[in-house]
Amino acid sequence: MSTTTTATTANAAHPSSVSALMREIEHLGRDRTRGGYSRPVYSHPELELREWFLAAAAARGLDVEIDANGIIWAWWDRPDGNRSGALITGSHLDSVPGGGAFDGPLGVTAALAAVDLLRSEGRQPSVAIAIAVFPEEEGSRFGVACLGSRLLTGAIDPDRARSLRDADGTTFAEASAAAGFDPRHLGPDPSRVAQFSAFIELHVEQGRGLVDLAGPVAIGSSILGHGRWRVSFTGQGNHAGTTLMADRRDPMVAAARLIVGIEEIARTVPGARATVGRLEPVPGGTNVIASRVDAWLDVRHPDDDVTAALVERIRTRASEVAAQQGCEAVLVEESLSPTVSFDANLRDTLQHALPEAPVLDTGAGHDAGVLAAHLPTAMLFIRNPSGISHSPEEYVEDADADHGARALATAIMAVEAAPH
Ligand code: HGY
Ligand code: MN
Ligand code: MN
Repeated sequence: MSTTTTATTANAAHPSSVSALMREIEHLGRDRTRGGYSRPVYSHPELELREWFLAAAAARGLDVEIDANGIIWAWWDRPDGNRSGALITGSHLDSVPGGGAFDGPLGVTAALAAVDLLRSEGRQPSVAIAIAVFPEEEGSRFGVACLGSRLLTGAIDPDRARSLRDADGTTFAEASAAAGFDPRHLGPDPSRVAQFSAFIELHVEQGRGLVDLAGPVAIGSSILGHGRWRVSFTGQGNHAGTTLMADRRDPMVAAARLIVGIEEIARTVPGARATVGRLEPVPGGTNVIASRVDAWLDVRHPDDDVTAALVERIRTRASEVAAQQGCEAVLVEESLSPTVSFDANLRDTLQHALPEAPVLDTGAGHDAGVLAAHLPTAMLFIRNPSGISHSPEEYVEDADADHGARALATAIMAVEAAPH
């Protein structure tokens, strides 16, 4: 694929600002229908973003490799080339449908800018640094969040990953092969993970956590447990004009009643979040009573047991509303991530290095949450004045983005110097 975007020609004397790097990719993957950006994994725009990153890394003389899971690793090596104890940063480039510009790319561009900053100051960490780009963090195309980091760490069975299908029926194996990765090689890479000493992911803050506080940078404390379930209602497809109301078994009505019920149930559980953001009727005709309706449920809560209990209440409600319509309902788990607390020592090191940065938890999932089970992991959040994310309104001021790169550079030097 030809790179339509020229990467920065940054060098140690002229570090690139985050905003300049973000502007280089701002035209890739714009969604004219939804607004914002739609950059599904291995789609044309996301592949162009990957090409852009490869060029930006090469322009910095970083040694780039793409592993069997499609994860890109751009290495700032030590002079002796030793990569053991490497410090990893980076994030993802894929987006939700109609997503914001910053969710994912901010972490990737800030990592490039942080490397530029350290080099411009003549500083070389004592450990190798790698900027990682993880595929399918959003799970927007194949349904499982953080698919790349789950494959890397063995958190998903490779056969299950290979068989995941997108809305067009394309499997992840087929999409990986089309992107140049042999799907037979998807799977855990323990020796790679064992090389790493820590992972620090910088990410746009996706709520109001920093809007109401003073500074532009926060340190992450934990990630809310979260999961996704597909609820399939089946009824009788039929003609909208010839089918009397009394003769219907309409799964769309059952789905609608469940969605209202989910909102009512979730409001009874303090701290719970439950969302249906995606609804797919089959066949989806204006003058057709659907034969099936799939609804995707996203449930989150700090206590994983509460999440499980909430989902069971929703499962019961789905059966009830289906029976009222003479329909069937099946609820299937598609993705589940436990609540994760970041490494306390690493968090303390970051707090010592960035004393003005408050410590915040997040309700959004991240690859850092998956890697946290295998190595010390931390996150830095950058102020989003809108307090809105997974939406075109997500926003980061240029100055705050550059504060973020500076904070990441400071964090990298603090962590590499800290006793391990
Ligand atoms: O869904 C999430 O929390 C993340 O943005 N993938
Ligand atoms: Mn993200
Ligand atoms: Mn996201």
